[in-house]
Amino acid sequence: MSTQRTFSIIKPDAVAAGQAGAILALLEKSGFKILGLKMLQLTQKQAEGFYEVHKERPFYGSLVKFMTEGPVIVMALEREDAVTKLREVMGATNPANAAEGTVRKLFAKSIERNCIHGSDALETAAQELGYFFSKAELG
Ligand code: FUP
Repeated sequence: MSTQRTFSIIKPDAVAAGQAGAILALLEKSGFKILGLKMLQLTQKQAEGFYEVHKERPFYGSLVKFMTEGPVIVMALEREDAVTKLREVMGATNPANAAEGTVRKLFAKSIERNCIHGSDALETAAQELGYFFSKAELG
């Protein structure tokens, strides 16, 4: 196993609910180093582009609306086996199925309003990191 970088978003529901600090603390406690972090308000275009892979899915419009409803925190994270480990700490997409102690079990309200995004593969992580961070920002 080697050190990897992955990409994560604390979504608008969690930022609005004042859960960002607790989620960051949980990520740090889980061994992630925060390499980069910024709060921003996604434009409709940015959210549509980010979730382009889901364009044909019935929830796409609603998901884009949710992701633009308030500020998000985008993060570059590093640790050993980061992609898989982040997915474990996040929990299942639907919080009803998420394991105890995961971010989604602790904080998420529904399959759409599920608090956190994490890249699903190493290639996706590189692409998503590049969507929000420049090379100079991450080194
Ligand atoms: P995940 O990788 O766990 O974030 O889940 P997916 O890539 O399958 O889905 C991306 C986002 O689409 C989810 F975080 C929430 C949203 N979604 C819905 O709103 N409804 C669904 O039925 C499935 C996903």
